Amino acid sequence: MTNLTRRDTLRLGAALAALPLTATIARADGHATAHTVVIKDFAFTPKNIEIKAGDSITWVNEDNMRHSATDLNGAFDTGLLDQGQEATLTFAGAGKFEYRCTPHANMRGTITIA
Ligand SMILES: [Cu+2]
Repeated sequence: MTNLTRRDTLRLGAALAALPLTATIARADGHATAHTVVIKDFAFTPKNIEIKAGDSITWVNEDNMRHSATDLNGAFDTGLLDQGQEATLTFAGAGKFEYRCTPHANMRGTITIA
């Protein structure tokens, strides 16, 4: 149901290399949109996000400590992301997910897929 890729964006080259991948995801389904959730100051922004089936979400950790985006029911897990790291998941089907950060239980977010 989900595809996970991890990329290190600390290096400019890696960030530039990521662009074609995002474009490829968008082309795979003419309607797919690439969304971004920023992790900063112990929070996911946006906290609640609505997307369409086939869209992807990239979590980017801008804090100087490790965070994750981990589904409460085990459907997905980005694993711990260092500062500057990001992880992209593509969501194939409709539904709603509630997730948290593994080390910080009060960091919460939801994904609603139409
Ligand atoms: Cu955290």
